[in-house]
Amino acid sequence: MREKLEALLTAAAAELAQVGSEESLQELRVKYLGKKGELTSVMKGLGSLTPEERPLVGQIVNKVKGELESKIEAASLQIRERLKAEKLRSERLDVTLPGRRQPVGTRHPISIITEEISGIFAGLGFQVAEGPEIEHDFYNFEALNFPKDHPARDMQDTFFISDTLLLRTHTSPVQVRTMLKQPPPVRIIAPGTVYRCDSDATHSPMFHQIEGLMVDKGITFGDLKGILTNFINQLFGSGTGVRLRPSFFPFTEPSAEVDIACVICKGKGCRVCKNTGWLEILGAGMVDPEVYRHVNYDAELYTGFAFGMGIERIAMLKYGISDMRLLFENDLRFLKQF
Ligand code: 2U9
Repeated sequence: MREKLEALLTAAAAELAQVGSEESLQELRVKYLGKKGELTSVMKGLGSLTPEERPLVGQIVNKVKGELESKIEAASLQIRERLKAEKLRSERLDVTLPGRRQPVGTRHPISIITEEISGIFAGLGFQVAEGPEIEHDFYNFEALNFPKDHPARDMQDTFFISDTLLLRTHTSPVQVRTMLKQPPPVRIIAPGTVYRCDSDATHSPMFHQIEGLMVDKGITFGDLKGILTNFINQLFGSGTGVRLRPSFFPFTEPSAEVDIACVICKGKGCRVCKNTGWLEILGAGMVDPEVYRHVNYDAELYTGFAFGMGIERIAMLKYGISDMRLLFENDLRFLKQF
């Protein structure tokens, strides 16, 4: 029996030397130490020994079993170590490599100009106000003194949602809402998206405006001229020529259109200014008393001025963009230039 056990140990050791994976090691473990394994069947033979022989052989069996177990455990450790080393080698990371940069976008030219203009007016004491893009007829037209038959109210010019709901055609309803909420003094600008039924190289059905409103005791046309001249000098450079021409809006009286000396030819005359030397960039005027009546302001006590400008037009002039549609095509080759 002793020889049998020694042969078993030698055979197991030889097989162990060949084992390359945890799976074949497990098979080996079952083959020698399992319930139906070789060592177990030797142990079953202990019963046929004499009582004197039994403890001695039993000791040997235990020793062989212990040796086998520790040999298998050592082989298992070796396999695990080898696998770990292989994994470390194949998954090696060079932590000194530079990371992959996330592409970072740029601000849209409309956003850049909106922020620049808002910043200038913030410096002049104006606060930014906002309102909904879907408006009631009252805030968009009625309170601004548009007569019922005014052409701007026409289906051809305005996107109507229902009889009384529409997409705002200007940001003026923001000023109306502000005046209904708070008493004077008011000094706000309203930047935002507006909608009109119009589409060609210089008109988009969706565009952006910044409007402004200043109402207090004793505000004059001189304040309008002073604030807008200061704004133009900050946006287009100090000494930019400014000219006011008489105009008409339902919501201001008197009204004016504001021109600047052409930024391209400096007033000499070119294609952009159609040889006039001037570019129209703003509309403005003293708020019509009829507007005050709609927002319950005392027109005897308060006066004020308002103005409005199209952001696309200013962006096109500042950046020399010839077609407004480029601003909305989202072509990265275009957008990356700003
Ligand atoms: C209230 C009272 C008066 C806002 C004004 C203009 C003149 C104007 C145009 C410029 C080019 C719109 O984008 S554009 O087509 N705007 O000419 N806007 S005064 O007047 C107001 C607004 C609100 C309560």
